[in-house]
Amino acid sequence: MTAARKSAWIKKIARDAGFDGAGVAPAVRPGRADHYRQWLAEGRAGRMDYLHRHVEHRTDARLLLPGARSVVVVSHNYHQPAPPEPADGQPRGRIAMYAWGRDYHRVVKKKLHAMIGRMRETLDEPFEARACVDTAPLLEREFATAAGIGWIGKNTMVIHRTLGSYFVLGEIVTTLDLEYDEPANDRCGQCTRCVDACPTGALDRPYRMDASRCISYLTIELRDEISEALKPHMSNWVYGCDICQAVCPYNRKAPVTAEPDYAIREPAPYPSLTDLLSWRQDDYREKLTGSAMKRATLAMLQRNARVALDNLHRRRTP
Ligand code: B12
Ligand code: SF4
Ligand code: SF4
Repeated sequence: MTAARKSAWIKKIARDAGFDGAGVAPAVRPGRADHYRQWLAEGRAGRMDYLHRHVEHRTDARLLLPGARSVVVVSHNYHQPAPPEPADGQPRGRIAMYAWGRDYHRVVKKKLHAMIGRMRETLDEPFEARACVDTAPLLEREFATAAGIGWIGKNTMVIHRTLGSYFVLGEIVTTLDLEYDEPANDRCGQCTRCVDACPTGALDRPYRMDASRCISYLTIELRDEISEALKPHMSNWVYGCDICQAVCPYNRKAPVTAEPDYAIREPAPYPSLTDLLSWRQDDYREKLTGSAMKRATLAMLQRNARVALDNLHRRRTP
């Protein structure tokens, strides 16, 4: 099979596996590591120490898989309309949409392994392949934009013209020689809605994020106390934040996910804050089995719930 035919066929089996987009990028993104190093040097990663490790690997997939030539990037839509908030008067928090259903790491990995299985059955040449979702030291958005999955918006999300940005990314790094796609063009234009809407100033410059100020970082990644200066700006988010995506015009008509595994599971999307504060380790384990929310410990979720309660209280008593 020619490189072009292999690429077309791999994109077809990505659709068969349930992915919404697929593209192919070269295994190396020269020059981009400098941008990333500068971002780290400016302290924008906060306490995410893991981002300081394997810096060279992040733009060179050959260091993840010797002999790698291509990175197949897939997108998986998790967008769904929010149900109405229960009108029971209970103080409630908010959970970011990507964590409403089953943990996307598991969902996407399973589909990527199914794709690799089909590739092994069908392609009559020897090759190596490695599936990655989020946790591998790879600048996924860099490879996604190079593979034509979407452009990197001013909110730093990968955005697709019709799919919007409510999708997660996954990759198959492979030694196969494939035809590469063209990068997607930036369509943000004069719009600055995301930058204007970010409540903590994390998007301090278009296309640049100070992650140490992002509500997503503060609720999911930061294990210490949250700075008093930022707490009042966090509203009632207890896990992640969707504000800079919710205001993006490209998400207005985003299609609804077809993935059954992303169906909403309790306590998403509006957890009762008093319930959350009463959880013990057993409740945490039982209620969050198979959920991406397990990235935050129980102590972190309860810390976030206290901040959310304070903010709701402040909203009611001006
Ligand atoms: C650390 C991390 C975070 C951090 C930091 C986010 C950030 N913007 O960097 C925190 C905890 C804040 C976070 C939040 C979220 N995250 Co996150 N996160 C990651 C992770 C693990 C690494 C990202 C990283 O390396 N950031 C460092 C910055 C500098 O890198 P970068 O954003 O990729 O930018 C590079 C390029 O885009 C390029 N670039 C960008 N702009 C420009 C401009 C110029 C001029 C140049 C030259 C280059 C350039 O250079 C950068 C470095 O090379 C990735 C998974 C992965 N392995 O990549 C997921 C990932 C980015 N996250 C994801 C998601 C879903 C989220 C949230 C939506 C979750 C939520 N609802 O709370 C939010 C979104 C917040 C936002 N607006 O970005 C998805 C994004 C999917 C998409 N459509 O883009 C990813 C890809 C995970 C996945 N597998 O799907 N995340
Ligand atoms: S996720 Fe929320 S806090 Fe983070 S950059 Fe977007 S709007 Fe700002
Ligand atoms: S809100 Fe506007 S500026 Fe921000 S990512 Fe969307 S289109 Fe781009």
